[in-house]
Parts: sequence; structure tokens; C-alpha cells
Amino acid sequence: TFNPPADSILWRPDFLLGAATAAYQIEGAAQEDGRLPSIWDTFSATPGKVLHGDTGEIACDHYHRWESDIDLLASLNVDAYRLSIAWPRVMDEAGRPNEAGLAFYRKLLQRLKGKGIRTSVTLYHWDLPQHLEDEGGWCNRATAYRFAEYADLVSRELAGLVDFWSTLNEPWCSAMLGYGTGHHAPGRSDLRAANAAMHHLLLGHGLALRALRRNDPASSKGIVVNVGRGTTDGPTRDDERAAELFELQHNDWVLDPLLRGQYPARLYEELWPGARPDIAEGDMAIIGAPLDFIGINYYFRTNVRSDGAGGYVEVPLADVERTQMGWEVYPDGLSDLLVAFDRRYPNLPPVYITENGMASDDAVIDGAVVDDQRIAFLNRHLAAVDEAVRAGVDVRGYYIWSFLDNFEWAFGYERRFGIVHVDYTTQQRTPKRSAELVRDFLARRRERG
Ligand code: PNW
Repeated sequence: TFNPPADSILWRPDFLLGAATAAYQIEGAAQEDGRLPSIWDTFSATPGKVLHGDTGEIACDHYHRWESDIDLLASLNVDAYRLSIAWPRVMDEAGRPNEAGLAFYRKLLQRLKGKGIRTSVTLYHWDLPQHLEDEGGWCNRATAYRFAEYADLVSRELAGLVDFWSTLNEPWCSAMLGYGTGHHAPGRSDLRAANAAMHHLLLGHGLALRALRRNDPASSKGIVVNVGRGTTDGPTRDDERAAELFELQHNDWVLDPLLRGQYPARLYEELWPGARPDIAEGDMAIIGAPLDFIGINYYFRTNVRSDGAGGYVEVPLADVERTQMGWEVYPDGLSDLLVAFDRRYPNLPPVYITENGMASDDAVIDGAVVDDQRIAFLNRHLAAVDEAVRAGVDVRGYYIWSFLDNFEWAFGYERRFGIVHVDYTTQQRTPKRSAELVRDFLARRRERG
């Protein structure tokens, strides 16, 4: 069941409960209406990069099914919807607007507004136009300025239709998985490149934020970051230090520049000497400009130990509950991190959990999908949010990842995060049991007023 306790923040009508998606993961129509290729088109077309050779060419065909998808979303009674805009759809290579792409997002947002659903729009959820990657991508400082031009264009065109703007989704993943390990597009593996990419992503964020403030003053503006909980089961002080370094590398690397205007000193002194990016005069002030909110994406805990050489290694715990991704189910990590950030950053802005959820291999049986593990997962993580709120953290909303099963990046269509099941042969949508329970809860909440 889905029945939050009477004192849960979920019962407050102003606490936003919603669902999230991202453009490349659901839209398909990769060559339609003047859309340019993105780094994910290139990457997924490269053999060996994505499981089963899956691509986002068709995905959930949302580009053609957006009206019925929004009707389905509205039938779940959600307060808010988080989506992303595909940069390659709305701007041509010369930086001129692509009207057809802009029209798609305009009518999408208008329909959401018409249904009374709050809109949370991410400008960059990993689909960099390929022509910019050809010039160095996020390792090239110029990309930060191109991103600000894109933000300027979109916020002029769509002002008034967006309640929450986020500049970037998960810069850690863009920088580290894209340029550091190569697990994501563009598939480079070079630690110095990852650090340069991070700096230019954050600079792009700060420049874009200025454009958003100029063009759409009434909206709320922020950024979405992924955070990881690192703990150790090791006995030594070095193991403890390993867990600290894990969180330094995942969380502080991104949050310190945004909320303190500086990279954590230990990052380049202890962990990655020699990987410090070039920082121009004034960059850190742009990056550290005040935010209206911060979006936090949380998924799992990582157990680490000292590698004996000043770093850490992951040592997976046995006998813990895991999801279809192999990620540990660990709700305490969410409350622990929220409280830790609240203490570390006295200026922490209001928090939205912009992604939380899990993958499971759900099948449709007699027209129903019984995703009990997801229902328990959501219940427990929402209880963790409550715990953080009781400890004084200002959390104002929670978006389930994801509205629909979709293209799960390097894992293709095999991993299913949706509360709505998608049959990729027929494009049939089937709300899972979790979606029905969220729908019923929100109906009850509405009745209570
Ligand atoms: C996020 N990790 O990605 C993204 O924002 C979503 O687009 C994605 O579908 C979702 O989480 C589920 O994966 C992540 O390895 C990818 O730590 C990888 C990691 C974290 C987040």
C-alpha cells in the first residue's frame, strides 16, 4: 500500500509530488523537424557502447505521443512533471532558433499548464549537439558560452510556461561518466578531461542562470545534481577516509563550487593532483551565484575500503537488497546526505528531490504490473525525506524517476525505471501498481483539501 503516516510532509498540499523524464530517453523522432545529432546518437550507434546496441532513435515515441502521454500523466494526479528540452531540437548549428523544435515544447508545456501540472524543465540532460563535441565538447570553454546562448533563446521563447528551470542534470555524470570513465557519451576516459569538463559545465550553469533570471524573472531557478552515499565496512582509519574521499569526489566536487564558490581543496591536493582545471578570474563567482532551489537525485549507497594507496575501492556488500541495476536499496543514505548538506552549507537553498526510484524487470500479466519492490522502495525513501524534514531540512518536493520505462543510457531498454510500463513493440503504456497507488493517494489528499 501507499499510505504515508498522518504527520508525513506528503500530506501537505504544497509538497510537490511528481514524476520525471528526459528528452533523449523518451522522445525518439531523432531525425525529425530539423533535430541535429547529439552525442548520444553517436555514442549509441557505436558498437559495444550500449547494451544490445539499443539507441534513442524511437524510444517511447513520446515526440508523437505527447498528448496522450500527458493525459496519462494527468490521470495519475501528479502535482508536477520534470522533463528536459533537447538542445539539438531547438537550435541550429549557427545558433539560430529551430521553430519546429520550439513549437513542440511550447505546446507540451501549454498542455501541462492546462492540466494544472507544475512544470520543471531541465535545459541539459546530456544530449549535447554533436557539432559542439566535434569542437571539444565540454572540455572546450567555448561550450559554456554556447550553452548560455541556448538558455537565453529557450527562456525567451518559453518564459511564463515554466515554473522551475534547471540548468544542468547531474554534471557529475556528464563530466565523470562522459569524459572520465567513458561509460557515457561522448565516451572519453581521461581524468584531466573530466575535470575540465566539470569546470565548463559549472561555468555554463552560472552563465545560463543569468540568462534565465533576465528572461523569466517569475520562475524558480536551480540545478540538479546527483549525490552518492559512501560508507565503509572496513575497520581502519584509512577505510573511514576512503568513504570520505568517495563523498568528496561525488558530492563536494559539485556542491562546493555551487554553494561555497570554490572547489574542495582536498580534491586536487589529495585525490587528483595534476587534474586541476584552468580557472579564469571571475569564474568561481559566476558558478557560486545564489540558487532559488537545488535538485537532488539520489539512488544508492556505495561501500568502499581503502585501496592502500591513498584512494578507495568499491567492495560490494553481500546480503543487501538490490534493484535490477544492482544498486543497493538504502533509504537512510537519502536522509543522511540531506542532513549533512544542510549542516555543511548554511546557505543551502530549498531542496527538491528531482529523481529517486528504481529499476525492476516488471512484466505485464493479465493487463497488470505488480511492482511490489518499487512500492516499498518509494515508501521507504519518502519516509527518509520525512526524517530529513524533521531534522530541519527544507525539502519541498519529490519526483519519481521515472514516469515511463525508457532508454536507460548505457543499459538501453533492458532496465525499467517507470511507474508506467512501456511495451516497445506496440508502444502500449500500462500503469504499474505503483502508479495506481500514487494516483489514489493524491486523489485522497485532494479530497481532504
Ligand atoms: C540518472 N551512477 O543517471 C539520470 O539523471 C537519469 O537520466 C537516469 O535514467 C537515472 O539516473 C537512472 O540511472 C544516473 O552511476 C546514472 O551513479 C548513473 C549514476 C547515477 C545517476
